[in-house]
Amino acid sequence: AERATANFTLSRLDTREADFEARLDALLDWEGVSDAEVQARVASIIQAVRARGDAALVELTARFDRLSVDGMASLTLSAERLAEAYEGLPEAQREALRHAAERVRAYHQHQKPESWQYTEADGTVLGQKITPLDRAGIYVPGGKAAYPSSVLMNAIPAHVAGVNEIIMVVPTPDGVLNELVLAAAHLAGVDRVFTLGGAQAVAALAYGTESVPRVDKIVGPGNIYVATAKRAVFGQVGIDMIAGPSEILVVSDGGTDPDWLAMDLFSQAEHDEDAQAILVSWDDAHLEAVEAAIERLLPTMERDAIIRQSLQARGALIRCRDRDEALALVNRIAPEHLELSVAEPEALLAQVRHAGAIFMGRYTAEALGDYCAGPNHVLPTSGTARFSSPLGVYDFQKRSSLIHCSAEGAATLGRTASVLARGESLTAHARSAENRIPDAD
Ligand code: HSO
Ligand code: ZN
Repeated sequence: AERATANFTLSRLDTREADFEARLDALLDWEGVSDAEVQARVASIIQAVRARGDAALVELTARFDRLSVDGMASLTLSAERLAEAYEGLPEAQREALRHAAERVRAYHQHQKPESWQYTEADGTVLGQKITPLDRAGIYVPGGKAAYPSSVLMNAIPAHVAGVNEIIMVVPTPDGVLNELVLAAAHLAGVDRVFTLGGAQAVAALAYGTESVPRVDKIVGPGNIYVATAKRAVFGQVGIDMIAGPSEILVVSDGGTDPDWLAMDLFSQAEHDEDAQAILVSWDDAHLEAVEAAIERLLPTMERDAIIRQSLQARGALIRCRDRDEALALVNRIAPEHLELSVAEPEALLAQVRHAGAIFMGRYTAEALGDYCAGPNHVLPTSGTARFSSPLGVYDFQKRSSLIHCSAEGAATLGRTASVLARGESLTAHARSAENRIPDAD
């Protein structure tokens, strides 16, 4: 079922073939675990930052980012510096960032959970109070994965949630700053930036140093050292999900321009060699046409080497019998991004149960959602859409329970609590409850 496409081989799977399940399993197999050596290095970096604070940060930054400074002041960027970065951009970039930030903010405003309460007949009030985190830390990767759009997607929900202070860390290998990243931080409401990266940046945010304030939660993507450090500090602080490689699953009814679909697949594949792009269709001729488009368009791509590698290792064209079978595959794969490139996407939507983000119809390219449609582009990967959700306002808030008993309510609840407490042999609990029951001694 393999065929040579230019000088690479794109997997063709068919649900009717006997080995389909096994081949699908192999295609989806992904394990992002860090080995013992990485864990040990990360543990010693965290230890150094906890023990020696700023001095360790300066040393580690010199070693890993080849950036020698005399103190943390040189690794700190103020809100004014972020504003300057924004002012220094060409107007077209400022306008695009502004437009994206506005739309992302408007979308996340809709997401704000509300506190609630209700009053029972005897006057007892029960409820739930929502409060933002005091301080959030946002990790932004350096180098080829430094995405200004990710700064918007991580910081804006924190800002909308009402987080008091948003701290960003971003590595600057060889001291090179990315002005677009800083400008995005300005628009997204970031308060302070430290030009730190790697496990040392995560450790600084988790434990605090003389200069870096301790945060309550760390979000944002990073390399294996960053992911390992986030896992290691979890519990000391909250963390977001640990993201795997990005994925797209396109379901096509055969009516979308094959060139559009080839480019949609490329748009995910160009992120990195481990990214996964899969097309599912019940239209055989259409699958052939998309494959031809891939062959023709691939040499025109700036990142053709990465795309080729990604498609070869993890990409696939899957032929299925019909819509129902395509939807069963969707739920089985639980993709990060799902494009329903069909005439009537609403008709399919009811059957979609697991997907991070659902792009409906032929016009809705994932790329629009990556930058500016409004919803968050930080999404559950590697099948974790079965149990988790996009990054959102709710990730920067927490809930407190509220109980306000009336005298009558305390008596009613006291009787029940007393019986249960005595059943647990917890006499202080029982007597504490009984104290609020009139006529009980
Ligand atoms: N597709 C990526 C997000 C992104 N794309 C950033 C371009 N820039 C993960 O959802
Ligand atoms: Zn993308």
